[in-house]
This record gives sequence, structure tokens and C-alpha cells, in this order.
Amino acid sequence: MSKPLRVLSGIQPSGKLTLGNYIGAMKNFVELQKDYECFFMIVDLHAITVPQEPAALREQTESVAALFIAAGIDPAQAAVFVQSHVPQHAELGWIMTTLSYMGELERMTQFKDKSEGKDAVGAGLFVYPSLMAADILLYQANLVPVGDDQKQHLELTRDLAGRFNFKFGETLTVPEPYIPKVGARIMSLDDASKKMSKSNPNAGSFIALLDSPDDIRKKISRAKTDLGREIVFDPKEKPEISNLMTIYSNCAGISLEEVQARYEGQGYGAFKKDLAEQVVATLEPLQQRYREIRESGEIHEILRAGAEKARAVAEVTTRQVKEAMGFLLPSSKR
Ligand code: AQP
Repeated sequence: MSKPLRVLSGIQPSGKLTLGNYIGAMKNFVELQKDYECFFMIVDLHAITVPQEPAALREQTESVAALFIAAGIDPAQAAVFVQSHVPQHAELGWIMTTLSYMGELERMTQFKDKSEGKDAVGAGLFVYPSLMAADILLYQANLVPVGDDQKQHLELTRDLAGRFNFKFGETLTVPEPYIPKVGARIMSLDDASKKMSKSNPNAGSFIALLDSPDDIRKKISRAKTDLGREIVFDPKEKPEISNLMTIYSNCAGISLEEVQARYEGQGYGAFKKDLAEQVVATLEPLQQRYREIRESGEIHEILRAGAEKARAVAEVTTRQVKEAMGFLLPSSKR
């Protein structure tokens, strides 16, 4: 039997996970674990590329891990771990930084977006894509689920792997993007030209996975809508309502055409009310399971075992990389 393909992905503990993270990433993780050898991590080393408050970072890291499990990721199938529990990320991250060119990092649109208008921009934000490349290459991942915003980073990862192999000999797997069958880009509730983001200072712009039913209802009732009153999917002319329809379609498990047909002749008010109930019903079981996981304390053992599994692979790749580059390796007692 051939070896299953490897998939790697991660989420930053940089705030409260949103419905965007769930629909765009976590729901896919649950599907992927059935067919691939998966590594899902909480990327705390990435989160600190912008300032984080220590107590909040600790809490959010544990919370994201518990949400992974609550969403249906099975730690018996996939390795779930915290990035900083596997020190090889930082080590290979540095090596990848030395192989990256200033020019290619300067071209990254995420860096431009996140640094725009800031007086002081951390160097970590600049070399973030080199660390992300290391995350992927460390596991010799074949597939990486990527949203539009991450395509450029994956391209760089592929370039770095190719560059390494050319200079030092075939060592690293060049990963391919995995375009999920389902899922979508969920946009901000106050501006459909921006993606829904957990670090948006306006809490009304996102639905957090742990928001109470009342907060969800309030946020959806206040969500921005377009002129007119028809429920039609037209991202160009009606971006706000199209975004809400995408959320409806994902939560109810029906197509956008079905959503449109269901609300023909009805206004925004009725649609928004039903949408809120769809979101509440989607998140209720997840929130229940989340509370159980947090209360049981089981997450610590899950993360310990996940890191052990990840480390076993990461150690082998790091050793191969260092050997190929000419590092003098410490001798092991045998
Ligand atoms: N709005 C979204 N719609 C669909 N997918 C989304 N993802 C994030 N937001 C949406 C997907 O979630 C995964 C992990 O995201 P991340 O937390 O590592 O970083 P991010 O993409 O930068 O997410 P945020 O919420 O915008 O974080 P901050 O605000 O900290 O930068 C990815 O697979 C992403 O596609």
C-alpha cells in the first residue's frame, strides 16, 4: 500500500476564532483527516509577529486547540499540536530565512497589508512567509489547503523547496495547493470588501465561534446590507447580501441557488432572522462540546501526544536539511 499523502495547515491564536476560520478552514480539516495524514497546528510563533498580550495568548492557544477538537478533528487521526512545542519550526524557519531574498519577501501582499500605516513594523512580520515555508517543509507535506490570501506564501514555499533541492540535493517535498471542495471566503459583516478577521478591532465585524446566541442574533441583525431588498447572489452588485447568503448556504448545507429560491419575494429582515438561527444551530453543538473539552482538561494530553507525533517527523527533516547544508551534527551515543 502506498503511503498516504500528507497535509499540513494551521491557525493563529491571535484572537477568537471566527465563523470564517470555521467555514474556510476547520470544516475542511475535518474532511481532510479521513483521506490524508494530517498535521494541524496552532501557530503561536506566527501570532507573535504582531504584539500579543501574554495571558491572552496562552488562553487563546488552548481555546483554539479545544475548538479544533470540538469542530470534529479527531486526535487519533490527525496530529493536533502547538507550533512552539516543536522547536524545529523555529530552527528550520531560520534556515529558510537565510535562503529567502529580500525582494521576494517585499512583494508579499500580506506583509504590505499588515504593515500599512504602522510606524513600527516588526521584522518577524517580514520573515513570516519564510517561517510558514518551514512549517510546511518540515513535514514534507504534499498538500496545503490554502485560501486566496495564502497562495502567494505557498508559491514562495515551493520556490524555497526548489531552491534548497537545487543547491543541496533532493531533500524537501515541493508542496501543492489543495483547493477545498467546499468552503468559501467569508467577508466582514461591516464591509464585504474585507475578509472576516479575528483581529478586527470591531467585534461586530465577525461572528466568533464562541459568541452567545444573543450576540450572534444582534451581530447579524446589524450586519451591513446593500441597497434594495432582494435576496440575490451577486457579489459584484450586492456584496453584503451575497456574503450573508454564503454564510447561510454553508450553515444550512444548501446551495446558493436554493437560498435564493427560498427567499424569493422576501426582504432582508426575514432573511437575516433565519440566518441568525442557522448560525446559532450550527455553533450550538460545537460550543457544547467545547465546554466539555475545556472542563475535562483533556486538551493538554492531546497536545502533548500531537507534538510528540509531529516532532518525530520534524526531527528527521531537520537532520536531513542540516546534513545536506554541511552543518557539523553532534555525535549521538550509540
Ligand atoms: N474570513 C475567512 N473566510 C474563509 N477562511 C478564512 N480563514 C481565515 N479567515 C477566513 C482561514 O483560516 C485559516 C487560518 O487563518 P489564520 O488565523 O492563521 O490567519 P488569517 O487567515 O490571517 O485569519 P484572520 O482571522 O484574518 O487572523 P488575523 O486577524 O490574526 O490575521 C486559513 O486557512 C485561512 O484561509
